[in-house]
Amino acid sequence: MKKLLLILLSALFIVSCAKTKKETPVAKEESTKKPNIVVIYLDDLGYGDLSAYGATELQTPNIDALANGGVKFTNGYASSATCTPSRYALLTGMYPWKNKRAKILPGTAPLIISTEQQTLPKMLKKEGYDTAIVGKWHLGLGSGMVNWNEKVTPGPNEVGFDESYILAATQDRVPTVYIKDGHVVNLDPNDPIEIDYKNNFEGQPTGKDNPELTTMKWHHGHNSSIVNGIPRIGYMKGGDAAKWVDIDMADHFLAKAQAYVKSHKEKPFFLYYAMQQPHVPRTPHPRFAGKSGMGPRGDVILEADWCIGEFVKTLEEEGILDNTLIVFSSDNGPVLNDGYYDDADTKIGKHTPAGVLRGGKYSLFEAGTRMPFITYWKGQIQPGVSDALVCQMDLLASLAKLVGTEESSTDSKELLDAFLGKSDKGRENLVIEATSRTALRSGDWIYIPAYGGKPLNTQVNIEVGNSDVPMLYNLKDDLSQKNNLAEANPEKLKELHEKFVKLRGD
Ligand code: NG6
Ligand code: CA
Repeated sequence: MKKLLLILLSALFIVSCAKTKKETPVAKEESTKKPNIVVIYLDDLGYGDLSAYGATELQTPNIDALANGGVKFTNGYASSATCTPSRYALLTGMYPWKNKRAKILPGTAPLIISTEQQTLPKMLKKEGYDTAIVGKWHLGLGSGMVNWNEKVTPGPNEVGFDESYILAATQDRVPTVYIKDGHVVNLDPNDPIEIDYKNNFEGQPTGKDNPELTTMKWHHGHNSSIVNGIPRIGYMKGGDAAKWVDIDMADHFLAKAQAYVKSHKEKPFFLYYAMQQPHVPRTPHPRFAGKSGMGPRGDVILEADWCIGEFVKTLEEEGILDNTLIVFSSDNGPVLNDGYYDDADTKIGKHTPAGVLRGGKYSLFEAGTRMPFITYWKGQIQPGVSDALVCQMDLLASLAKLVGTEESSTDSKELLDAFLGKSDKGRENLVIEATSRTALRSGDWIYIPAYGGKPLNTQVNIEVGNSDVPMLYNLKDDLSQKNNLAEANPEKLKELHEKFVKLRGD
């Protein structure tokens, strides 16, 4: 009995110690610790691709949990309607049309961010953050012709990331290998990698000449080297042991992102988790193949949603979810057939990847750049919907404020309160870009100057926003951009044109 009492008493003592320990300055220190920041970035996900944004034919419960538990932006923009420029703006806070090289890049392109330039990871690093990228890069590597068998530099590690685990360009472009801190993973020195975007290497099969070797058929482009049965853009020889397995890519990047979180939870970290879904080639893991009933595009969206659920679970299990700000978005709007016959268009059914928006990837119409855009921070951000006009480019200045510094040397606008759901005030103006053409969003209006060229890109079946006459839409009344008010409203047209010219500086 005495013994039992003793045990009970000591147990009580331990419990009370643990309790007081929690309430000591350690806890205080923890609560004032700078939050971890994670940017989860999808590739070609449209405004209407998530159930939280109105999709009914697809369920994305894990992303919905972020949207419904955080701020769901209805006017959140990528800077551009293609990948490279949007990623450039996200990381540098600069309008991509100010850099002529910020266009869809081949896998051999040199790095387009100057190592002198300010970047989001650099700014955070200076404020004490550990920084990493896992996933798609597509901002060029090296400074001329890259030798993939040596250290590939400069790259992400030279523009602010302490650690990088990337795919160089896109899943449909060679080299089809992972690169860790500048080194091709699993490279066998006896089987060196050679890459060429113009000429094939002698004797190497191609999608064009050897359709019998392909398991996915090309529709336009994508008829060069064949890797894992998938014909790609660009020619590649060697590096067999290093080639990625497409169906494992999502799991692979997820595991890297989770491992990063687990090993960096003691210090504030910034993780840029740049997922490859639902860009082509869409290669769901067999666990997800056929699950959406919509073909591989729907399947990889479900796969991405699952990955995000697992990733958030890891943050929770590691006890850092409530000290982590998660920003979710996509680099550009949706496309169904982006170069492969993969049933994305034939099996789409009633699903509308762009929601009610007009256009898609490559387009100056809204679907090109208006993105699902979510900020989530458990216990800190009150759930809500925000109509504030925000751009991914604004994260640099806004996150600078969050971590206690200032960043005013770029085009990035400090909109921290909007991102934290404390204010509905966003930008007044935003110049959006699509394949080197630009347009001006100003208040509720959008002005798209007249651009020659075909209005419809027939290969991808998307209205890209070319027109012989200028276009002016009031997005408040006409979100689907059906009524061009340019003729009826010449004053507004003039006002926006002048603003546009001024902002463009040309
Ligand atoms: C295009 C590709 C397209 C896709 C895109 C880049 C062809 C015909 N089309 O040139 O499939 O790879 O580039 O997409 O090659 S992005 O999301 O990275 O911008
Ligand atoms: Ca993209």
